[in-house]
Amino acid sequence: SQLPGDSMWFGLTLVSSAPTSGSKRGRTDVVMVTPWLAPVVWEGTFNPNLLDSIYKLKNIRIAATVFAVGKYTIFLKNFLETAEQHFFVGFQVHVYVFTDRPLDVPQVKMSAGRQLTVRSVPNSQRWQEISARRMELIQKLIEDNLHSYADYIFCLDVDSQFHGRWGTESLGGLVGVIHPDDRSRFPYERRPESRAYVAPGEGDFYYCGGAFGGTLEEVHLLTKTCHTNFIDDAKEGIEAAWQEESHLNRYMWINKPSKVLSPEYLWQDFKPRNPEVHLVRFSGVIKNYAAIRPNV
Ligand code: 5GW
Ligand code: MN
Repeated sequence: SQLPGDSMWFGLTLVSSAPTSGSKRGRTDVVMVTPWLAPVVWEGTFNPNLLDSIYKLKNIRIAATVFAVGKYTIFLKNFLETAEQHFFVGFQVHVYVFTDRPLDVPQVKMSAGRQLTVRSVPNSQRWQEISARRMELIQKLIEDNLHSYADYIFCLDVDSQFHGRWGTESLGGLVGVIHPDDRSRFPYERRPESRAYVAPGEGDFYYCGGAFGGTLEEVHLLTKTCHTNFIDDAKEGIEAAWQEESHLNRYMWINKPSKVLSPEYLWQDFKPRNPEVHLVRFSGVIKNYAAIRPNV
């Protein structure tokens, strides 16, 4: 079978006399590649149809995990419905919902090749524990023979919704999403006692705890490491500033992601769109903290 041609792109790359019209791609206003040569994915830097046709031949399967503990089940309907519209459309997708309220998981009609599995988890009054256990439960999910069912996995916050394509352009070994906040606000864990420690002046990007992914192997290693470090910190009476997000950031500082997704892949609905963000694909919804979070 033949892939859709994108010869103009190759022409422009290799032949200086190639015509300048056609499917020229690239951005000059944003960083498109990291110093360790990982692509940074922005709208306008890739050909979605070409990428899809490459991965279609590989018959890939995508797993997604989402946690909805306590009142956070209210976010599931919108999350799942918008995922149907935008998340790996046309591919095999298996969504795993982790919840303590399986009866509150809405019935969302899923297209052919897509399915949803509900996994029961215990409730926890301490929110830090809900956050901490995510890594452990994702690690266990992968160990429970997920290899028979998926090639890639994305781990996503439930208090969010899709607005635009999130597809094969996001695939990679280890994949992080750049946090939409200013670099100056990078809240890395700064106490050297913590296993999430990142020294002042260090850190490439501040990555979101609310979206990360990659191959099963890479995400297994990430979740296992972050969970172990969280537990070992706890034994010494220390909890990183942003719990699992701090450990994730330490992990990705040491283990550089092979693909970095721009803030298009986890914006915030309350935040005005920055000019470099041409398309918001996924974003955190505005939430009423008092109404949804357990009393602490
Ligand atoms: C509860 C209280 C404080 C913080 C988090 C929670 C909580 C999080 C919860 O009660 N139930 C739950 O399922 N979560 C999961 O953790 C959701 O998947 C949620 O999207 C994720 C991260 O928590 P968020 O979204 O409240 O954190 P931010 O930093 O996106 O606001
Ligand atoms: Mn969130």
